[in-house]
Amino acid sequence: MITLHGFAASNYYNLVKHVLLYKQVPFEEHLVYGGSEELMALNPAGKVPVITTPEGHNISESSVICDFIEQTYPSIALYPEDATERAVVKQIMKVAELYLELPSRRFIPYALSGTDIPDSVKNEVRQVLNRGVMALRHLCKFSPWLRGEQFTMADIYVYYVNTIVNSFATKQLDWDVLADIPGMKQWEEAMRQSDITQAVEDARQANLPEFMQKVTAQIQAAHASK
Ligand SMILES: N[C@@H](CCC(=O)N[C@@H](CS)C(=O)NCC(=O)O)C(=O)O
Repeated sequence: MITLHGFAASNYYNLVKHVLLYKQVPFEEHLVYGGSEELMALNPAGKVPVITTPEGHNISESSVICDFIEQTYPSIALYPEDATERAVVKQIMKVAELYLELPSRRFIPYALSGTDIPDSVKNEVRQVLNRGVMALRHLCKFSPWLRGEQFTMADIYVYYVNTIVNSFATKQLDWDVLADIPGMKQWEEAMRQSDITQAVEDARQANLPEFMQKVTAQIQAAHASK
């Protein structure tokens, strides 16, 4: 059986969990946090999620894990058969990660430590987000799913990217970034209705207090060592 390592407050962890649940792949969860030796032994980059395959191999990087799961468990397909269409699905995932997720994440350290964000950082992030918005406006159909009739890996991936955009970029920039992509808000609402999304969200809420305790302890330790 696959073991999914990480913590439920992580959107990257949750997107992989959503994929496993959607594809009805049996798995067990193993709680491990960033900054622990246990995680470093599983993934020397110190990031979650990691999966351990039934054969005992550790694989990390969420998009790589998504590909591995699809190839190993091909029933209930999440990538289109057509090569060009499959490339577009992967393009959407890549664009969402590079131009929406990663710039939005620049604000997390400021939000957690309660420090002001320099205007230069805000301007830089705004520009990168704008690339993401322009690209997704062009690539997403929302009819009803991102690429049309077939529900794909991109639907799951973008949903969890959006949680970071909504929690950090929208607040800090006072710009409802995703509202600038026509159809995105209605699609998000449809995604939110699924039983899987709700189960993943319940687990996230349950993990948040412990996760925040860990983060606060790490921030205090960093201050104390200065
Ligand atoms: N590129 C990685 C990013 C994963 C990532 O940033 N995970 C965060 C949690 S959401 C993490 O492990 N943070 C712990 C740390 O940085 O110490 C992926 O796609 O899996």
